[in-house]
Amino acid sequence: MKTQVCIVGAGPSGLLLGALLARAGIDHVIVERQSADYVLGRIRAGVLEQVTTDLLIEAGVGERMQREGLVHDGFELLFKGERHRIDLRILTGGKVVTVYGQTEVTRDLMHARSAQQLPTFYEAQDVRLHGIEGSSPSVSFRNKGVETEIECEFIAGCDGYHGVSRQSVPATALKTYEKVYPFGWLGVLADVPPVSDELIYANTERGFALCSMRSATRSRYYIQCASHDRVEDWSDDAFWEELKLRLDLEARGRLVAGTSIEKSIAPLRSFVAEPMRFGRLFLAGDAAHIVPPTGAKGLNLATGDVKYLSDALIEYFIEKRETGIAHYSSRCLSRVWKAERFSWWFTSLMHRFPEAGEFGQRIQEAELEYLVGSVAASTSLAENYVGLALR
Ligand code: RFL
Ligand code: PHB
Repeated sequence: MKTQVCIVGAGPSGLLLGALLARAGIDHVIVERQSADYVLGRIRAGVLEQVTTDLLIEAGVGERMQREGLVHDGFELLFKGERHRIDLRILTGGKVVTVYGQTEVTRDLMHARSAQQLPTFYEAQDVRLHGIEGSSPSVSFRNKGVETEIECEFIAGCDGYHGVSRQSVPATALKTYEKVYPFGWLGVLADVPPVSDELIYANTERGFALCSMRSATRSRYYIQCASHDRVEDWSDDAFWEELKLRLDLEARGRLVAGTSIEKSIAPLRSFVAEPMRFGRLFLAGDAAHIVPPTGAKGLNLATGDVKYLSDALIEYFIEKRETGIAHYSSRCLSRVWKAERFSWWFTSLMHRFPEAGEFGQRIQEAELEYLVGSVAASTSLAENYVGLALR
């Protein structure tokens, strides 16, 4: 089988790239290791930046998001038992974020893809990349017991942090940067009304907590947990009890507990691999970089990469120019590192670090007080939270 671009991974990065290439008439195939249901079962991001919502609209899949997504023009910081509002709209001259789950983004992209009958191989086993240093690379895999090979001109590695694409680049050609945080996030999804209309990010002596949502009747909550905690060790009751202890009095009174419909622990990590292109292989999204979820940047960075990559490929195939391809890695990385910095900073400010002690807690509280009291400091937070512009 022959195509112009073979996309490895059908997460949001791979599916969005496919949608943008299809609109430009560029032939492509997606190869995904899991089943479509498995991909939809992963509960992850909730907050979309304007750059992401614009791109979903451009890709022709923004209709339901525009109807059902919740526009948020602020969020709250909770520390020393009190909440303080960060007004994103005022601080950024009109910018906002949209709360719409990654699951829904993925579902919309999958529907559009099957309506257009675009080729996707799910449950592909033993996916391998070949010839990425030459001019005719290929991707091989086993599908329902049949060995398949896709010959292409470019490979887009959209297969996440644990994917095969980054691992196919010779170790000597990649430089990686990594920071692992000494805690994780325990997340619960439940069909209960959210505790507040806006997100609450809480810094407490018991650790971080985040109150988020998916709709007026579905809440998404997270609490900082120990790295070695196992999800089986956390009953629903224990989760709600601990969350309550990390909220202010008013929120405690409003919190509605319920049966979890999903519960999982995510480790927190910062990671960047440079460069993001090796020969005919491009890395995009989590395959190239990871941020801790505190700044809500992961999916938004991924969509930024995909925009640069689709523009570069369209330029190559339609206008026969290679500038976009040559600059892909440096354009992405300049944005990636700024989001890495912001996510690291916000994570460091909001979590309890075992070794920092009471001194560390007081320093965080002083910084938070400064942050909510200074227009300059809250503008910087708001500007990063709504997302930096694509160049
Ligand atoms: P994904 O979503 O990991 O998709 C990669 C796909 O590749 C497949 N795959 C393979 N396919 C073929 N062959 C192989 N060898 C393969 N190996 C893997 C996988 O099965 C999968 O389907 O990467 P992608 O598309 O780059 O998307 C990245 C986002 O998923 C991620 O950055 C966000 O979820 C991060 N994130 C958040 N981002 C935001 O922008 N806003 C948020 O509010 C936000 N909240 C979060 C988050 C991530 C979280 N977790 C669980 C880490 C909250 C959490 C808790
Ligand atoms: C979520 O709703 O899952 C969510 C929201 C904000 C974050 C991270 C995750 O910073």
